[in-house]
Amino acid sequence: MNRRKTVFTVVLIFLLALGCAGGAQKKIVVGFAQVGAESAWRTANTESIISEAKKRGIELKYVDGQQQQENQIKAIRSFIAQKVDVIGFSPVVTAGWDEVLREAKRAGIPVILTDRAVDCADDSLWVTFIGSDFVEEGRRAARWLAEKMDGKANIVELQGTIGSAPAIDRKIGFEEVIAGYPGMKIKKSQTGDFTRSMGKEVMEIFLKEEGRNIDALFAHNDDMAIGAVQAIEAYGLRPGIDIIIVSVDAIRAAFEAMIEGKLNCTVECNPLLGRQFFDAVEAIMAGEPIPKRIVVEEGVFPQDVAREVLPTRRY
Ligand code: GYE
Repeated sequence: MNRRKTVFTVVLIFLLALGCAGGAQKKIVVGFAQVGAESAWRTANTESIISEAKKRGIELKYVDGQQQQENQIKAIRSFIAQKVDVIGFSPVVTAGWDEVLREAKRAGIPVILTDRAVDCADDSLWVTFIGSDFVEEGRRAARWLAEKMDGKANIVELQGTIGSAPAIDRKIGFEEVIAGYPGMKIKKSQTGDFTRSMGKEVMEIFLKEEGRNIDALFAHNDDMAIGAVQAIEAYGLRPGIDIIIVSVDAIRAAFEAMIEGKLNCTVECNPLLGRQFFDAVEAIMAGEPIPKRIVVEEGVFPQDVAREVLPTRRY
């Protein structure tokens, strides 16, 4: 009887211990509020996040914000209600996040910003920001263009989403560099919302207004540049020859357009942030310190390297 009791106690302790260990290894749950599906960059970014979560056995609650801030705020609130371990999001615009970020802080849920920054004075509202240096991307595009055009060009600019960090910063970086070239002027600048269809539509307007006076196009992403290529061809000009085009992202379609001679240069913006994002998540869960800012390293690809580089491109 006594012996049976001992066995029973031992088994019970063992089961309890097992239960505790299981508890300690509880699956990490992450809520991620994505911008949308506006570009090939974004599709690659989403794929990188989803596949990395799967690889690490992390439960991912993924919401597509359809480029609407209110959708992203709603998603973040629902992550708070569901008591996820970490919230990640890529803010569609920079302004207007203070309140919801304070709610997350009050709930004790750490927030990681990825890709796009917020304009918010209290930086205790997020743990880290993982993303590219968009100002530098704008500078790189301008430096390449200034050299290509010998410091003289009538430029039209297709901006990204109004109020978004990449649109604001790429413009700042680009203008900063061309300010050093009196012969380089931005004649027209309008948003194409980072999409191909809008890039085409707005380029049609630029062509109608400026016609053959346009020497160069700076597009804040490749998708808008590719849309613009269609508009330029329809207008009867040769993209890449009559109008020199530089854009940002370095998606595969940009390399294909460069091989066809229709795009002249793409500045890299790396969307494959999944690994760095979940490294940060795991570090937070393990109580390890992480830097407040994690910058992604990137390059510049002119047309003449396109054929050689395309096979190595992963997005
Ligand atoms: O350049 C564009 C996308 O935020 C860096 O968003 C990202 C930008 C990217 O739609 O293609």
